[in-house]
Parts: sequence; C-alpha cells; structure tokens
Amino acid sequence: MTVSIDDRLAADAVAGLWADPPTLPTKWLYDERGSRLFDEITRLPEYYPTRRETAILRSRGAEIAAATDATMMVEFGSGTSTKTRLLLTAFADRAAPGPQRAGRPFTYVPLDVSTEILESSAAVLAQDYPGIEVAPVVADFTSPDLALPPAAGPRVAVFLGGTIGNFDPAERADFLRRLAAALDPGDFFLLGADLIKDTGRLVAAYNDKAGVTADFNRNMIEVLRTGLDAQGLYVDDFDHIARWNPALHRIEMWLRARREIDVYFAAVDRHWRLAPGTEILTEISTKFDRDDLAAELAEAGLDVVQTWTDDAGDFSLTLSRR
Ligand code: AVJ
Repeated sequence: MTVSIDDRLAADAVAGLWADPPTLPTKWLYDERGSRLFDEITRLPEYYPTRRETAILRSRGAEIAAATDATMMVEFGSGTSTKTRLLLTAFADRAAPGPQRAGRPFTYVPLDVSTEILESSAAVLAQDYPGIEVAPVVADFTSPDLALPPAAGPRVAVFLGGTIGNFDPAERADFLRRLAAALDPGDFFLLGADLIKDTGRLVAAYNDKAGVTADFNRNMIEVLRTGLDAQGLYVDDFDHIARWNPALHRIEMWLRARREIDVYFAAVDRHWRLAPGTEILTEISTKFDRDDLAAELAEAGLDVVQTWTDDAGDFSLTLSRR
C-alpha cells in the first residue's frame, strides 16, 4: 500500500520537479507530519481563516440548515472538526424528532481519499450523533467521475476551509462544473472561501512568526527525501517564501534553494540539480472577491442563495443551489 503512494509521488515528482518553475502537487504537503503542522497553523495568531469560518458557522449554522432543509450533507474532506460538528448539530436539530419531523432521517457523507481517516472519523461521529446516519465514501473529489449517494430530499455538498483556493482558475472551473453535474436540481453547495484583504495580513497568515508555516512548507522536502530515497537533499537547504500574487489574487508558497542543489533520487533514478535561488512552487491559496465568486458559481450552473461573512469581513460562506 505504501508502494502505490510512492508510485504516485514518483510520477508527480517526475512530471513537476524538472518543470520551469519546478512544482509538486500540494497534496504532498499533507502527509502525517504535514497534517499535524497544518492543524497547528489553524491555531496561530496570524492564521485567521479557521477562526473566522468557525465563527460564521457558530452564528449562522441554524440559518444555513434552515435555508437548505437538507436530508444529506456530503463533505469534501472528511472531518471530526469543530466546523463539521457545528453543521451536523444544526442539521441534526432540524431533523430531530419534533411532532412534524419525527423519524426524518439525516445522513452525513464524509468523502475522503483516506479509508483510515474516514473510518476513524465515521466511528467517532456515529457515537456522538446517534440520530445521524454516517455513510463515508472513499473518493477523490477532484476526480472526473464524482458521484454522490442518492437521498430522499435535498442534499448539501460542503467544501470548507478555503481549500477551493488551492485550485488554479482552470481547476476551479472544472471542479465547480463537475460538482454541479453531480448535484440534482434543488441540491445545494456550501462553500468556504477566504476573501481578498490587506496584503500585509495575508502574507503574515502564511509567514507566521513562530515559523510553523515554514516547517509545513519545508516538510515537502522531507516527503521527497523519504518517499523517493533521495541522497543529498536537506530541508535546511531551502527557505520558505510566502508571496502575494496580485494578478491572480493568491498567496503562493515557494521553497527557494539557498545554495546549489545536487540530489540523486534513487526511486526514479534521476538527478535533480538546481541553481542557488531557484524556487519551487508548493501551494497556492487563492483569495476571492465575493461578487466574482458568485459569478464563477453561476458560470458552473450554481445560483447563489446567500453569502455570510464574519464580523470583520475576512472569510465567506456561500450557499448556492443547483
Ligand atoms: C488548507 C488550503 C485552506 O490555503 O490557507 C495554510 C493551507 N497552507 N497555511 C490555506 C495552508 C499554509 C490552507 N488550506
């Protein structure tokens, strides 16, 4: 099983590391250590998105649940997080036995590539929400054949955290189109998206004082080193760069070679040579203008029902309907 993972890493490395600029798909940042570091990032003083989105869900969860009256929630990227729970509580409260709703079922469908994560989170949630049926689906939501389980009533697909920002414009349009195709008319889509704001705050959120984001980014080097059996590859040879790209309104994370790099990847039998100062693109985090986002959703066939933001106007939750 580790072999297939390394095969995919090898293929992605061969396709990306010798490109100009060199790049590697962002998902490789999220191995076990990377996921732990990201969790730490969400609690940093500079990293506002998680706190803002949680605040919106706390204050508007019931309103969101009421606006959809959904019988099923499909979440891209499964979670046991506070955010998932706030939504489940809001939907479960609506589905709960009241005289007119008695027995009305509600199903939570966490969708993730990792069977392990799905199983453990499903078990925990099934315990904590006895009134909700938890029906995990192993799937890559970026794959072309996205299929959602059928439901008795409206379904709501939710994609939280601002992870839509990881897609470039073409990938984003593609994702939204395929999502709309997977939904039935009358189904909903709840999207968490970070908003364009003061550049200083944006850059600080991805270049924290404690250096956690730097460790998170440089973990990519560690993933390459161990996954591709690299010789001569050292995390300390790379600097973390977080930069605002105004044209594409996104934060870009890069790794910059501090010196000449000469690596041998035994797993793919290739040498990787970089001149000092060469930068590798590791992650993009797009920030949005709410009207532009509504237009992109509409373009995909999803009509905005309502947008909520936190009090500071930092982050948005947009509910749209197929
Ligand atoms: C998990 C993609 C939403 O873009 O803000 C945070 C990832 N990277 N700090 C983001 C991330 C560096 C995060 N997302």
